[in-house]
Amino acid sequence: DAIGMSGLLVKSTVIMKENLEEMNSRGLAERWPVLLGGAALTRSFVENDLSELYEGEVRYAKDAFEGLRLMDAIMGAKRGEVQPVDAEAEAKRAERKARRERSLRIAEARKAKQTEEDPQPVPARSDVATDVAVPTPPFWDTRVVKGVPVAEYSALLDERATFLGQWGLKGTRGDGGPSYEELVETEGRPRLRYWMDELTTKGILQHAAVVYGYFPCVAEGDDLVVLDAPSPDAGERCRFTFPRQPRDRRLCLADFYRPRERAEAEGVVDVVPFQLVTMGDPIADFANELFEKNAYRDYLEVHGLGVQLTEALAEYWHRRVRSELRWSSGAAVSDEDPDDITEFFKLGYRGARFSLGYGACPELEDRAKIVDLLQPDRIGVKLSEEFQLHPEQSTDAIVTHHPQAKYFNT
Ligand code: B12
Repeated sequence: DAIGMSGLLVKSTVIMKENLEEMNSRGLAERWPVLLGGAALTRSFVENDLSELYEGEVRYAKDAFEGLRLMDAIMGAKRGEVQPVDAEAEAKRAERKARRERSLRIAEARKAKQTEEDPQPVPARSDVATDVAVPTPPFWDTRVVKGVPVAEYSALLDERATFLGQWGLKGTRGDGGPSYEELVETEGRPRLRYWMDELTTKGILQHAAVVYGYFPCVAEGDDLVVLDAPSPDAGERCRFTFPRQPRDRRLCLADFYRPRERAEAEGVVDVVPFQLVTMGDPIADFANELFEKNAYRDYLEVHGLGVQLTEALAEYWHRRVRSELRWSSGAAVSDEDPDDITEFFKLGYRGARFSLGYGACPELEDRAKIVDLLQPDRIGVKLSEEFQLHPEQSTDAIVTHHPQAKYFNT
């Protein structure tokens, strides 16, 4: 009746475009309306760019509920029912279109003005401090840790992201229905306790594993250079080139590591920790079993919980890394950690953890270098040709101890 495509990764939006072109060329567009959704898409991209390209109807769904409403409308139309015109939705669409056209015009005018005027000299690098002390790691190279205790990493579960983002617990405001806080007490926490018990009893959460390591490094312009040994004159092991913001602070991820000149002057290089965590296959297998049994609510909850536990494991290991990095006084980087866990999710600690594919370091291809450094096949994790880790509930990261490091887009 209709074709649905979901895009979690930016790469998948390119494939969607190709699919729509292919459907045009095979003359299928007339027959098949297309519904698109997923984190990598925006309404504007679908309603403007893709709908111009596709010869049939293509619509965006922000969530599963909008998807259902669209399907109802499509099926109604197929049955020959006259569809009531949703005047409000039509007006909103027209307004979005006008807004987009206006901002494109403004951007073009600004660009034209810029090329007319003398180009402003842009600073070569950001204002990020280069005189930051370097903590000492407990070892150079990598370690494998299998069977991380559930109680330890699950303590860093982001409840809000689980309940609101994954389980869709949305309270009502003002019209007498339960608030989000009430739903957390009556549904969220009881279901969470139930699943944690169930998954622990079944032994599903015992497969959490980590491979991590500390590597000597220096920054060279926009590059993070990983060295063979902790000395400024050591050979180069590999190099990551990160994009720099074209305006604003002109930040680049490489700015959060000690520049080569400074390392040479002081005779001390920086340290870059890399980490890769996985929940293993069992949680995804269990979620898929529930899906096969048509137990959708259970599936949604288990999948969502698995996803957030992966994040919790990454957060937990990052804390471990901070506790292992020591200053010459013997104090640990983690001594600056906030007491309140919710502050963790706002990066309230010293340093930051950057995952490839996010704004500051968008190149997924660079994951191959992390895999080369960490050898995650030792914990059963493989990188696919599309640069995705399998099992799916896995994530990798580049860590920096720099106190000014916060997330940014380029
Ligand atoms: C949780 C999460 C994870 C989890 C789990 C991912 C998973 N596969 O389930 C973990 C921690 C494992 C993870 C890892 C990674 N992630 Co991640 N992740 C997210 C996050 C925060 C939420 C995704 C999610 O579960 N949403 C909840 C679900 C229910 O919502 P949803 O997927 O959007 O789907 C709903 C709607 O969109 C809609 N919908 C979706 N599809 C369709 C289709 C149709 C037809 C319809 C009608 C509706 C519809 O309905 C759904 C239900 O309402 C997103 C950012 C975000 N805010 O979405 C990043 C995000 C997807 N991740 C991203 C990245 C980069 C990664 C990593 C590569 C990072 C890394 N270097 O390790 C890895 C890759 C994993 C791997 N195996 O290699 C990027 C991808 C962007 C890109 N560059 O392509 C995102 C977009 C973050 C970002 N802003 O950059 N990730």
